[in-house]
Amino acid sequence: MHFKALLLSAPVVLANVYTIDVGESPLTFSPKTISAKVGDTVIFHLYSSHDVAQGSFDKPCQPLSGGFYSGPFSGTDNGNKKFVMNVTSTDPIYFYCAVQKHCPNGMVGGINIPSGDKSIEAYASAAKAATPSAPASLSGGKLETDQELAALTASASATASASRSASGSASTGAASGTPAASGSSKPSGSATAAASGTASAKASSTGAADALIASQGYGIVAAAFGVVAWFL
Ligand SMILES: [Cu+2]
Repeated sequence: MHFKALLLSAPVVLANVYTIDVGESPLTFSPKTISAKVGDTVIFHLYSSHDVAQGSFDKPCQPLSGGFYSGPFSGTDNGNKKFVMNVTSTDPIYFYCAVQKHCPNGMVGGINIPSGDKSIEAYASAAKAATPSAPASLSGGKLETDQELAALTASASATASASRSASGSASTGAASGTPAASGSSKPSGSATAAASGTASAKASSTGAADALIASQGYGIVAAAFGVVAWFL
């Protein structure tokens, strides 16, 4: 099962970068909610004079201990610096504007928010009666200029392609170290490549994974036989 763990840990999806406008149209986050994966980046673009703080469903308009906070709008060089945070969990994240009564007046949003009784509408509804408070200082992210963000986006792409190469090599490594390939049917193109050790990072990792799964449980002799049979 060792190589199965390798397959499961191979990252095959790209990191996404989301931008949420904070108060561009008054008392709203836009978009109000997003779905994001671990590894994704969220950029909050603050407009005068709003901010964003992570809260919790149970205590609307109150800071979550250990949560993120952009700091006040005054720290953003008139909105030129954006607050950037990384998604490190797929648990629901509720956030709100901590300025004055913006939160009770509906300025809330979230990431990976469920439907039902903990929906963003339910959070907004509970917030109406809440007494808002703001965190003490910036936490859980950082303020970046557009120039710094451009570098971040470029490095996100670089990381993504590095991940793709890494998963390609991981699959290849698993294939050559593991009894593999089917003796009962013709190996697919990917299986042939993997068994003969010539799979490159260009091979689709999904294809390689499929081939490995399809060939699980057979001996390397069978792999050799399969390769020979393929050429006959
Ligand atoms: Cu606000």
